Amino acid sequence: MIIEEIQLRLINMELISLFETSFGREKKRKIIIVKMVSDDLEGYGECVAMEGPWYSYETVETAWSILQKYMIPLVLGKDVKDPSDLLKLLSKVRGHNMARASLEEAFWDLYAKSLGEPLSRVLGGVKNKIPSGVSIGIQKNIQQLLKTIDTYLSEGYQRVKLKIKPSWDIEVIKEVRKHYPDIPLMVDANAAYTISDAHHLKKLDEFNLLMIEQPLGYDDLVDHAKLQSMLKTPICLDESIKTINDARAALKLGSCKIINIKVGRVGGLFYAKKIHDLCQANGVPVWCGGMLETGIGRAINVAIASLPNFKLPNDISASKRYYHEDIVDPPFELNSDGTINVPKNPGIGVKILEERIEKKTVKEATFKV
Ligand code: OSB
Ligand code: MG
Repeated sequence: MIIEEIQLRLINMELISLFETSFGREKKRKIIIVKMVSDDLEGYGECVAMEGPWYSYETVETAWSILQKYMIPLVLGKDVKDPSDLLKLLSKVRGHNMARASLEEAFWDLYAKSLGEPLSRVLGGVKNKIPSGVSIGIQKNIQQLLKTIDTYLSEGYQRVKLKIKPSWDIEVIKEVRKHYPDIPLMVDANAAYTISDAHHLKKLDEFNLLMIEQPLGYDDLVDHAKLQSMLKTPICLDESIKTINDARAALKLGSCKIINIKVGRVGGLFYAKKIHDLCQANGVPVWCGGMLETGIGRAINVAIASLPNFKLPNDISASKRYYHEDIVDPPFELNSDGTINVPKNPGIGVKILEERIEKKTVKEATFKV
């Protein structure tokens, strides 16, 4: 398939409500949408880099710049037969996984469309619907948090993930458990602690949490292994796993018992699948994380989450959990059993609402052969 055209659009999506984590607050989501054209077919990808370098060193601006200056010239006009072929062309560039993934996803969409198959099936997915959990940011106070949890539970979400930080942790979880003794519950610290907090974090063991996500440093594996040996609760790594080699090291060291796979963080669907396969071979379950995606990124997440070793509820919520107006049709909706359907149409399987994208565009660039 000759890559004839690539279009980048930076769009500004208004979030329904403030999303607060241990590294800051988000009120809007600036996000890069990639369109790739070959032979009357269009493929879409989404770059999940955020505005500031907090979750990752990548930002909207670094991704735009790396895509435009280095990555797009490496693939534009080339005859690419499959996704691993595309990744070979991009392999000269180190890091910048979110930028890389956005191009790779657009190619997967094209590739699946050229085969006339849903992306899920091309990836080796085996599910028609995937279990959905919700990620809840840090709230003003506990009353507000309980109210928020209640709303999402009544919508049917299968598990609740609470963001924590040193001033919003043990007491909060204790209170939540008092009200909801049995719900599937987990926490995510986004690297807000150090190993010197091990005894503090150990107190979380009494709350029967499904897991503790990324308690320590974003690039650490050694201290996570030490902490995991002290805790009953499984550790799940997010930020620390950017490559298949990170995953191999984490499994070897015993740094975690679960891995959160984010397609953007690991550089695309091909690597996401590789990490999935490695974890499956080692008896380590995975689930799909989220980055406040639009419907395009959500469709990609749903497709990868349909693979067999995605064994825990995913951070893939309905479109309306974050946005009044999604850019795909139909928007993603939660079934009454707390699942989301895997699209059956070719490629990412949803219609892209170009007019809506255009309305939200703040910057645009088109590259042609
Ligand atoms: O750590 O999983 C995270 C959002 C932005 C950056 C990092 C994270 C998150 C979430 C939200 O937890 C997941 C989602 O619902 O998209
Ligand atoms: Mg996380």
